Amino acid sequence: KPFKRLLLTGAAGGLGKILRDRIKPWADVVVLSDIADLGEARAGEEIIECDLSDKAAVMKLLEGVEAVLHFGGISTENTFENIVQANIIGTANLYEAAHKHGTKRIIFASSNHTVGFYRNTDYIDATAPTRPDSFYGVSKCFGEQLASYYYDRTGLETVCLRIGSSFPEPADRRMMVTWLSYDDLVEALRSSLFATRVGFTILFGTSNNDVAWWDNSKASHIGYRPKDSSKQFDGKFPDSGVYPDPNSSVTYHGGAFALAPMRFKD
Ligand code: NAI
Ligand code: 15L
Repeated sequence: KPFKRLLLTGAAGGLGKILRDRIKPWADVVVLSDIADLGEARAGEEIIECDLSDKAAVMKLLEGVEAVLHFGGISTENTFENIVQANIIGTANLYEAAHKHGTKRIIFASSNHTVGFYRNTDYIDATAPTRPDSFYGVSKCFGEQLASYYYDRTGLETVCLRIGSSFPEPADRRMMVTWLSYDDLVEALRSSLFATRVGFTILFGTSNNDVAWWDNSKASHIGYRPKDSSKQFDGKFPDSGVYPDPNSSVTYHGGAFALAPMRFKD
């Protein structure tokens, strides 16, 4: 198999549960980590419970790890104080430990909320300045900048996968644009892990949907080719026919995140 030890953080989460079996062919041992319970380890798995904000625990977690799929952390808007611990300190601990242990590559589950304040009339590529729509989005921007710094300074490579909406089906009209099927998520991870050189790359994670807000031409070296399309759900979320659409969930790339109440602390 290509890797001896491949680490998946956030393994108990919605996407982690999907990936658990799908990434097995890529490593002799898949190290599954989360703060939440992961059940019993199955063949080819090792389970290490770890809070990403615990520097010493993360240092140990990365021992012998060749590559990381970093999915752990707070995955929607929350208080700034909580997000700092899990996403900012947590991601910094991960990068420092990966660097110290000679890890070669990290695939960082970044988010469309790094650019969530762009509007549905904007079509952007990876060179567009970030426009986070939430403290959550700011924390993903931090993760991306940290990845850039570690690459330039140490050579540790990262693909920042700015995931759109990865769920079994789109849940509203915005997600017809942002939807990333689970099969295409796995394909984005596979192509990011096995591309020869990635340096520091930003890859937008959507399926081959009819409407797109994000242009992946700056990531052509990754060779990501989505196969699914939200087209199969056509008709589920009819167009209002009103332009510009007053529904906030389609005004901004980040949908409702852009208008959620700001909470600095509990
Ligand atoms: P999720 O919330 O279901 O999973 C996140 C996991 O991280 C949870 O199991 C949680 O226990 C764990 N976690 C939280 N704080 C932690 C800490 N301090 N230490 C260790 N583990 C911690 O989220 P989901 O949907 O599975 O997303 C996974 C990743 O992908 C997240 O980083 C999220 O930001 C990112 N993402 C997901 C999208 C989606 O459409 N599902 C879209 C964009 C980004
Ligand atoms: C995200 O970043 C979240 O992790 C996920 O729960 C969804 O809200 C997704 O973005 C989205 O924008 O649909």
